Order: sequence, then C-alpha cells, then structure tokens
Amino acid sequence: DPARDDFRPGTFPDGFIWSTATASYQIEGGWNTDGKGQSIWDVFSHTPGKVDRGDTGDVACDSYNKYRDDVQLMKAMGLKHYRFSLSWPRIFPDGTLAGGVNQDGVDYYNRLIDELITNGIAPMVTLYHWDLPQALQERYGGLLNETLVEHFNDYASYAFQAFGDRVKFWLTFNEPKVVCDNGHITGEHAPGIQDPTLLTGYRAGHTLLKAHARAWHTYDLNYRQTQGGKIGITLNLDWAEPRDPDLPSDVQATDRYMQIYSGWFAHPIYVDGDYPPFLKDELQQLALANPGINSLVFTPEDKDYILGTSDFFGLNHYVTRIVANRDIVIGPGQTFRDTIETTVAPEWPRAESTWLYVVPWGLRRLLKHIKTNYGDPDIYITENGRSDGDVQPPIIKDTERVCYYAGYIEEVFKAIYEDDVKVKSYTAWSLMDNFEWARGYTERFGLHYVDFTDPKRPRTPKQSAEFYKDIIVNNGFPEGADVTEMVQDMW
Ligand code: PNW
Repeated sequence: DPARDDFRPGTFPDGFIWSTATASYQIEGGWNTDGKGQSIWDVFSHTPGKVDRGDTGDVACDSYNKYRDDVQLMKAMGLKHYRFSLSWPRIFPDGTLAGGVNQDGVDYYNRLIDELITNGIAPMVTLYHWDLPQALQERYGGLLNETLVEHFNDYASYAFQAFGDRVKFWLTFNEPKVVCDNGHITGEHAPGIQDPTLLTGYRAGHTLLKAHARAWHTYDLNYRQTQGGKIGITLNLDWAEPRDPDLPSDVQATDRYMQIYSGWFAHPIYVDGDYPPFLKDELQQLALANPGINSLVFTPEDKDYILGTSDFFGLNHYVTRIVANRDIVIGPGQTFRDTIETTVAPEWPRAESTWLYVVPWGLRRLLKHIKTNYGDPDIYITENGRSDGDVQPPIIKDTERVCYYAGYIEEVFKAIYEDDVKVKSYTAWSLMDNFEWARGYTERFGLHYVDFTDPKRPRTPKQSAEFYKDIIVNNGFPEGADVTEMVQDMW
C-alpha cells in the first residue's frame, strides 16, 4: 500500500510469496529405485531419437539422494516456499490404488517434506508434472480414457491423506496445454502421440479437465475443513499482441489466439464450465468432420462440476507473441490454428530455448488480462524463467538471467501497484539446472549450475541465485537498486 509509512518503491506487499520450482522427473533420478514404477517419461527418454543427445532422467540432479542439499540451497537464499512435484509411479507403481502403494516412495516424500519444514520452507506440491505411470498409458491410453479420472482421484486422495497434514498448497496438473499439444499433437513429449488433426490433444484435455475437477472436489469435500489448505491448477498462458492494432482482422486473430491457447483451460475453470466460444465452434466442426468420434461436449452437469474448481489462478508464464491474421481457406491437413500467424519483434532478445523471448511487459499485460477476464482472482505465479545453453566455460555469471528476473519482477510489481492485480506469489523456474524434457541437459534454467558429468552432481550458485536472494531478503528490490538501468543494459 503506497500510503503506508514504510512504503518504498520496489517493496512487495507483506506476505508476498517468493518461491522456486522443480518437477520430479526433471530432478529426482532414481528412476527404478526402491520399487518405483516406470513413467511415460522413462519409456520416452529411453526411446532412441526422442531426447537430444539421448539424455534421460535416470539420474538427473539425483535429488532422490541429494534432497537435503537442495533444501540447503533454498535456505541459503532465504526461501520460505518451494514448489516441487510428486512422481505418481513412485507412489503407485502401476498407477492404481489396487496395484498397491510403494511405501519407500511415500517415505521419500515424507523425508523431503519434513526436511523442508524443519528448515522453515513451506511445500507447494504439484500432483501431475507429466510423469504418468506407464501402466496407465499402456492399459488404458492414459489421458485418452475416462478411467483416468478415477485413477487420478485415487492418487490425489492418497496424497492429501499422506501429506496434507503438512502440505497446504496443492496443484493438480501442471500446464495442461503443453500436456495436450506436446504430448498428444506434436509428439515432442511423452507419450509421443502425433495427431495433426488436433483431435487427440483435445480429447486428452477433455479428460484432464474432468480429472482436475474430480480431485478439487475431493479435497473440497473431504480434506479442506480438516487440513485447511488451498488447491488449484497451474496453466501456462501466453500473451499476444496484434501485429497491426488498427487492423480488425489482426485484432480478431489475436483474440482467437488468446481463446484457443490461453482460454482452453482457463475459460472452463474460471468463466462458465465450458470452452471459450471460438474453441467450442471449432470442436463442433472437428466432430462433424470426424464422424464416429465422441464429440467433445460438456453436459450441464460437467460444466457445473468444472466451474470454480481452483482456489486461485496458478500461472506459468514464458511466452509473448505478435499475432496476424492469415486469410486462408482451411485446406486438407490444416486446422483453424493455421489462420493465426505468430511472430516476434526483432528487438526481443532470445533465450537458449527457441521458443523463449524476453518480453517482461508481456507478463504485466497478461496479469491484467487475467484480472479482467477471469474474475479478478488471486494469482500465484508458479513459474517464470530463462534458459542458457550448455556451453563451456559454464555460465555462472548469468547476467542475462539476472536482468530477466529483474525485468519480469518489476512488471509484477507494476501489476500489483498500478493495475491492482492480486498477485500473491512469484516463482523462479528453476532452483537448479535439470532435465529440460526433449532438450535433455542442453538447456539450463537454473539459479544453480549442476555439473551433469560429475556423478556427485555438484550444484554451484549462479549470480542469479545471489540476486534472487536479495529480492527475497528485501521482499522486493533492494533500496537503491537501479532496476531500469539493469534492464536497459540488456536491451
Ligand atoms: C514449462 N512452450 O514447460 C514446464 O512446466 C517446466 O517443466 C519446464 O522445464 C519449463 O517450462 C521450461 O521449459 C514449458 O513451448 C514447455 O511454450 C514449453 C513451453 C512452455 C513451457
């Protein structure tokens, strides 16, 4: 509150949450240790040609053994929150409750959670960060089969029961859009399904929404009162700007982009239980063009069940694009997505990841968009970050990442104080370099450098870890920090 006596520009609201994130398959290793079942990512990364250089998560950062070291890294930064995910097949090796619980896996998460709490760090737990039990994929087709809803609910219930006495912040699914697009359309991610008609991706998303809603209701009914936590989902939303703001067709294409990609999951959960209008029309067309498929329509009961199933708006943000209309008649092998042309501005710096450009103001506009379109929710930023390459000598003095964080955090600050957006947390992706999915270890997002050639997987703080520590300790920008200057240097 700028009216407060002790207000300094750059200081975030009291109680603002600074966090950092990881995910089980990306850091744990121990892929076949102590009774863990296989996940679709174990199988995918062991399939030649799927991951750069043939990298796998077999050992990754070895956090299965080194979790105490991880907690010390966080403690050294002054972190009071940590977002990580549970490996479903480490807990239910074949994905099902009937198949039995792997007590060693449960013990691992109990040790991790206790270690965090002992060190004053609150766990924020993601139930599904992409490592589906392989058995569920093989037996039922994973997200393409409705039985997944009950299996996910059994797993979620087990987690609430086992860990909910200490875990007060839950996320059901991480980035459903990436699960659908990369896993079930382009096939770049596990389970590696390719379907240029888009249908398989939309089917996966349909089941995912139901599974998410089912787990939210379970927590709401059976655990909320006794455990007193919060539960929601985290969505990756892009920001899009029209190429020519005075050209109605570009403005409309931008609106379509936001509906299809950002509204795919946000609209059902936060607006009316159903897909955004443009996407609904397209799904209807898709069903007409593919007779024999079950159309992707929610019943009135489904909609009631899905609407409102997130206690907050969980946001992962990385991408801003410039959008133009493509005036085409959709031909064979094309879809409505082909009517949208995306570009970037030549002055936007790019990170190592081909899709990742540095556009801090995109985050501020997106936050305002969420406030306006999704009911002014509490927003928890659960990921934001930047990649470097795997180069020699290692990038420890990662000034570009420091500038990235400075620029994005400053835009969050403006969103809170100038646009009145209710942002409650900021989370840096990631605590340390890790298995970056299809890119393996070729892209590094960490605040800490990990040497993947050393069996001990030593971690070294980068300059960005020092910078983030200052932010955390000061609850924002340190007095006298010239953020603008830092950011301008980068541009
Ligand atoms: C997120 N894109 O994935 C994930 O939640 C993390 O596990 C991952 O390591 C991180 O971002 C960095 O990639 C994304 O193409 C993957 O726009 C791809 C995209 C966005 C996010």
